[in-house]
Amino acid sequence: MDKDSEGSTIDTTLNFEAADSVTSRRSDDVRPMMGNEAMARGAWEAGVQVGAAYPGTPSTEIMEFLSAYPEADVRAQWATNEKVALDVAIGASFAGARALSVMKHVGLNVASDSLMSQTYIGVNGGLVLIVCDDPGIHSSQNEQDTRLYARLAMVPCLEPSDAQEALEFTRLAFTISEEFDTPVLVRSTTRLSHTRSLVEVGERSDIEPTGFKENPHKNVMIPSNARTQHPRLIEREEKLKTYFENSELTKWEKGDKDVGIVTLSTSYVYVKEVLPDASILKLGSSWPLPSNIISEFSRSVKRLIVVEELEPIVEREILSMGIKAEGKAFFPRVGEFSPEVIRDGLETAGILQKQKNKLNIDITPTVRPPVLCAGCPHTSSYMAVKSLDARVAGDIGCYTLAAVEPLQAIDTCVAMGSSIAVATGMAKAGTETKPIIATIGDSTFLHSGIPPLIDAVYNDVNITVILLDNHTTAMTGGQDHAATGRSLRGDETHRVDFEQIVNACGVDWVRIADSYDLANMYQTFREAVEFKGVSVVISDRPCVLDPVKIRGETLVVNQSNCVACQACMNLGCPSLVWSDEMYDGHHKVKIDAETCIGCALCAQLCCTDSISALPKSK
Ligand SMILES: Cc1ncc(C[n+]2csc(CCOP(=O)(O)OP(=O)(O)O)c2C)c(N)n1
Repeated sequence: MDKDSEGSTIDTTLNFEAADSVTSRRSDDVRPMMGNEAMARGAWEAGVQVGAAYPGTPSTEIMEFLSAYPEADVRAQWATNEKVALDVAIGASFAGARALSVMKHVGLNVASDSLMSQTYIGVNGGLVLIVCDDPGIHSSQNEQDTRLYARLAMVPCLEPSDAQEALEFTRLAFTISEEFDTPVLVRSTTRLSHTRSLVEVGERSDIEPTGFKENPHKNVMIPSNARTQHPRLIEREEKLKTYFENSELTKWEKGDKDVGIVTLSTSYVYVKEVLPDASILKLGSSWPLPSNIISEFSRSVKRLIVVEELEPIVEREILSMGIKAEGKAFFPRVGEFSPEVIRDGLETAGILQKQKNKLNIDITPTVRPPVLCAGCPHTSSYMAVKSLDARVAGDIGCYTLAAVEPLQAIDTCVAMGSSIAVATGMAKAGTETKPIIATIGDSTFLHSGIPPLIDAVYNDVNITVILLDNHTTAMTGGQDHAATGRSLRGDETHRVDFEQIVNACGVDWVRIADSYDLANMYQTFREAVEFKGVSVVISDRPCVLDPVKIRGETLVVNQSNCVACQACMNLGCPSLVWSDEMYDGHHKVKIDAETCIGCALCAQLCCTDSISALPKSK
């Protein structure tokens, strides 16, 4: 046991209590759990007292599961964005409580500023960040590898491979955080977060919050203090390395000596399936690496192969140790791994025989382009935007679907909250003859749309902002936010008012328009772009799925009246389908009664008034 420069105690010969052990389990209570549920459980068992998150697939359910535990145990909340979520957790850690912050990989870009300072400060109560990556880009704007952040911030990055480990690693992360005075990352991926398996659960540890510890030298990151903390980080990293050398997180499975596989996370499970007899060194943390055990392992086998999803982080680190290793020569650096990908890689490496009778089933699914839901209130906003022949900076949310056919109404989409500043930049460039419009959802506006709106006003640009207020965070499954008036636990709470915020940002022209009143939408949008300066239209209608599935009167097309002009088809509504009846060589349209929610947008577009409510059966 030794003392670091700032007085925190670091024990490099840790022998954690059984309660924090990753192998000795505590009960015969076994339940099927999704990885995300298991991580929430692990945090709860660790005695977490404060949790904060901003939703983002595949991480969203973690905070939802955590909020299902009693409030007396854990105060769980949605935050307005990931930096706020991390700062809330940091504040709780300062106050001596164990704290958790959860986000998807791109969320860490937003929160990284705080992480990069907090790593210098360290922790009081254990501070854990669960960050979920999305290899294969199932539902994200990129495929970044969070492990690079761990390296940058010099913090440990625990990588569970299944739901059981997801629970145990999360639980242990709090202990590591406190023992080494560091924030700890737990990295998940879509596959782990959303796969269910049996998990043995334990009890909650009763951890008494220690209270705030006054220590300005440690807690206040001004240059003079940061300068002394940086060397401490390097020292801490060495101690963590020693810990992972001896930790049960690092598992050496002895097997065939011809090939040794270094692997981690879900790749481990695939390797076990494809190459069950191999010698395996399974890493529990991708940073810092236990170099001694890796070199010992490498000497025990003839050939060393690194199997890791996304970036060759472990591989490069091993190569930099002067150890011969192969990896990305055989396994892709992009996309999600699967047992098939591992098998292919091992075949290319000559480790597995090429399968002669490989079952080659061509499963090319029918392409079904993603569409906005029937009755989605975003539809009319983009119809109105299209009528203006504008340059449109889009943002991230369900409404990004307006980029594809038939609406095709968005020219750019960068990252959450970017649209307004991108529109400002376009206006500043002075090259655009079309009106410039930014479209942004309600949750995204609160997340990171307010500073760019202030910026647009301050810098006096001529843009229109369409704030698509559907009263929820629809894209990630309908989470509440600061303007819904409900908390994560579903309790009533303060509700921020968009019109007031927009006014307070200095915008002189603000209108609220009913998204289901097409004529009014067209008119209001036109007036907005004619205004010189920053104008804002708040398109207002709740999402049709959340919080309750809206179901109005089903509509029907009077086939004898329909002249197949197909104007309604421009909505891209999935309830509008081709009829077998023809008019002048063109298909008429009919409405799928099962999915129509009766928004009546199509009826407003119909030039022959052929669409009306389905007569009620008596
Ligand atoms: C930095 C970041 N955090 C989280 C996400 C996940 N995400 C994508 S869109 C979105 C919010 C969408 O809500 P809103 O703006 O209200 O639009 P809606 O989907 O309701 O139309 C979220 C949380 C992300 N892509 N990037």
